[in-house]
Amino acid sequence: MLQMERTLVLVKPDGVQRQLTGRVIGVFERRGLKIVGLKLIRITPDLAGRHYAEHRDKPFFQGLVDFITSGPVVAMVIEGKNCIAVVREMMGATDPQKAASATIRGRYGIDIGRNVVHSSDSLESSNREIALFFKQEELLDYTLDIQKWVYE
Ligand code: IDP
Ligand code: MG
Repeated sequence: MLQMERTLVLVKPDGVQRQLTGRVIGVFERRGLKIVGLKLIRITPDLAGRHYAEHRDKPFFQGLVDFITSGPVVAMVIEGKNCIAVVREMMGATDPQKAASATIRGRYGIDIGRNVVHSSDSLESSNREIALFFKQEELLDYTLDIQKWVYE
């Protein structure tokens, strides 16, 4: 049995406004990862504060909350083998100018406060963040028929 993980990915307001949603989703789809939850939402200040609770005392916190609540985001839960680390790697470093150029942030971002995407950084974070954004019944269990071509 494959050891599957789930991770929360957000296309942040800059990514949605720049109409990068389809490209971002496509990057994960082409890697063979499975989308098990997906929606367009407007993050409330309360949800933003809880999602970014670890940054509450940082100087950039208020700007981060203002930004993440400034327009729609696309929230998704992605499932795959070791996918928390795999998706972090695909997303690239927090500062897009330090991100490898083949990553999402390296391809599409310039400024740290406009870095297009979010993904969970650990199993603990992914469990916490998925529960913040999705109800259990919004996450679908289904078979993706390509899986036998992705996993040995
Ligand atoms: P991550 O998104 O790569 O996990 P975190 O350190 O968790 O990075 O920071 C959360 C978000 O806060 C980042 O994606 C970025 O948009 C923003 N951020 C982090 N550090 C700074 C900073 O020094 N200035 C402005 N914004 C920052
Ligand atoms: Mg983080």
